[in-house]
Amino acid sequence: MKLFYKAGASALAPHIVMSELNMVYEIEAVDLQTKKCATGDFWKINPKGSIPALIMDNGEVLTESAVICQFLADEALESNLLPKFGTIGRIRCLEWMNFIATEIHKNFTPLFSLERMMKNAEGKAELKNFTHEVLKAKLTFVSEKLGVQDYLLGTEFTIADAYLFNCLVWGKFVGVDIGDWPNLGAYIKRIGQRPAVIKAMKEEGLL
Ligand SMILES: N[C@@H](CCC(=O)N[C@@H](CS)C(=O)NCC(=O)O)C(=O)O
Repeated sequence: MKLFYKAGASALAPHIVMSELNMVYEIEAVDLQTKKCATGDFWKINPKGSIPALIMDNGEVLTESAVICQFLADEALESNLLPKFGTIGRIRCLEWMNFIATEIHKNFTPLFSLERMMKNAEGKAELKNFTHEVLKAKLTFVSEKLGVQDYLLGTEFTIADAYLFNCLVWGKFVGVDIGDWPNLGAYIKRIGQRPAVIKAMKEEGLL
């Protein structure tokens, strides 16, 4: 399998999942500005132009971080990264994946794209403030749900934690201090110490 990524961007979650599962995989960096990668024209690999994209063992390309993570976890049925089909744990995990994709991941996006989204300084400042407020409300919700648990579903690390960790590490680049929620600060630290997470981050040149 080959995962197309940009260092630290949203392919980190599936990258962590592959690493947690001790899978055999390759990774290939994509320049998201030019849509070029070592293979050539990234548009031809993923016509959406975005990472992550995974070339599966059957040669098909799979996109959408939340679904790639789900696919990978189901490839290793003996793992607990995604609870088994038919359990409420699986439904709760997928509920988190959808929430993280639509309410956390996509609310970070404007903070990385202010220059492209707004031409004047006043508009940029307004968009930035608004997005910060929205994100803070979402993160307060996550913090309250997490409480004193180690992971979103309780004691077991799941794909939802890989995805949430991926998004929370962006905070420091866009002025969202995750330390404002002490349990989220401890959560990032806890996950950042997992050997598989360290391995994935090193492979992306982040450590
Ligand atoms: N819907 C996609 C969105 C992924 C996404 O937002 N990727 C960003 C990087 S974090 C990207 O590739 N942006 C460049 C672009 O879309 O042109 C998913 O959930 O995986």
